[in-house]
Amino acid sequence: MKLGLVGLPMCGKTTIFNALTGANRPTSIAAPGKLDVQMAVVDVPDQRLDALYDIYLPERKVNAKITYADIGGLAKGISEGGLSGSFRNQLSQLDGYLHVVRVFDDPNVPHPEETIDPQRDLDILDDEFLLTDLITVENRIGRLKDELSKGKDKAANQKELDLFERLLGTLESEQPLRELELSESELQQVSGYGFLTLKPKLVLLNLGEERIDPAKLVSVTGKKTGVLALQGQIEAEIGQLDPEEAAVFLAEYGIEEPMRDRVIHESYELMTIQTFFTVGDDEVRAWPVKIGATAQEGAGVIHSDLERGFIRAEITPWDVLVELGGEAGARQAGKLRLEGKTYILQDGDVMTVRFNV
Ligand SMILES: Nc1nc2c(ncn2[C@@H]2O[C@H](COP(=O)(O)OP(=O)(O)OP(=O)(O)O)[C@@H](O)[C@H]2O)c(=O)[nH]1
Ligand SMILES: [Mg+2]
Repeated sequence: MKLGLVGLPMCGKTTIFNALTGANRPTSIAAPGKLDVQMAVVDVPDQRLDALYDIYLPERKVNAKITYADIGGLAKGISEGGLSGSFRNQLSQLDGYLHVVRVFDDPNVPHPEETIDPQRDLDILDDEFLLTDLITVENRIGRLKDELSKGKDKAANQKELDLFERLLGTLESEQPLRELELSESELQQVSGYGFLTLKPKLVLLNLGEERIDPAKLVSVTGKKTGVLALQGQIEAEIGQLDPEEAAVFLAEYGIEEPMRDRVIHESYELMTIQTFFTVGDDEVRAWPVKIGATAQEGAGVIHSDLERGFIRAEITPWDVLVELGGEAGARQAGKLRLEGKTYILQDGDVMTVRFNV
């Protein structure tokens, strides 16, 4: 899963990137309009995986991973005529956005809009994204009409045109594309366009030293959209400490769950992702999978051969497996279930795929 930190200049993207990844990237001023990207991969902490590891004691423990991208250079007005290719390429590769909005007030840190106004700032970038999608949709509609007038691929082109007219209607009424109800096949059809307003969005309010109720600052509603209030600078500093010291400071500031964990939890929820596990003497591993995925689709997350040659899956909930000391114990106790292709995976399932290719 790849998540990108976006926001207006000087809102605290790099500070939050450091807090999320433990990096120590200098907070310097990125030139507005000039794309600047830094990435880091982090493990998704998971106590269930740790418990499975303690039973199997395999060579490797492989956590699920998240890639964070600190994306500098976005600013008001840079998407006239649509965001430029390099920005769009970068942004369309993301699975979701972490939209950082500045709340902290500090006379030493200039603000591109001079004053502190979280809702205004949030809307500025949202508008840029919306405009970028609008231009893509308009261009595509123009091309489809052109093809249709030449009598090419009539049925297919008309169907696509109908779909794109719906996208246009949504964008023209200033709604992000994530608001639109799209079927699996429609989503498939638009997936190649990398629409920015179709991606899940988690708003990160960078509060600074104060603690304020997010509802007092911005109104964030709609599908696949969430909001978290964070103390960027404080957490970035705590992130540089060793775990014991960090725990003391977190308690002192009354931060119950560190930003790293909160952002991951919320992102999994927004993207409707859950976790299943595989176990063995060589490795125990956590795999992210869409909620609602079947056992066969889950097998495909591991390897396409496993999906293709899927015969059945042996399934045990992780806590049952831990309690019974592993698969042998679970089998003896009759707790290792055999499931077919269409079984819907549950969060925390341990799966062994039987397959034949
Ligand atoms: N007082 C205060 N300053 C902060 C906070 N978070 C970030 N800053 C400061 O604000 C300035 C900008 O922070 P960055 O993290 O570099 O912001 P950015 O969004 O990455 O900025 P660009 O990459 O230039 O667009 C830096 O000097 C930070 O130290 C905060 O919570 N409180
Ligand atoms: Mg930065």
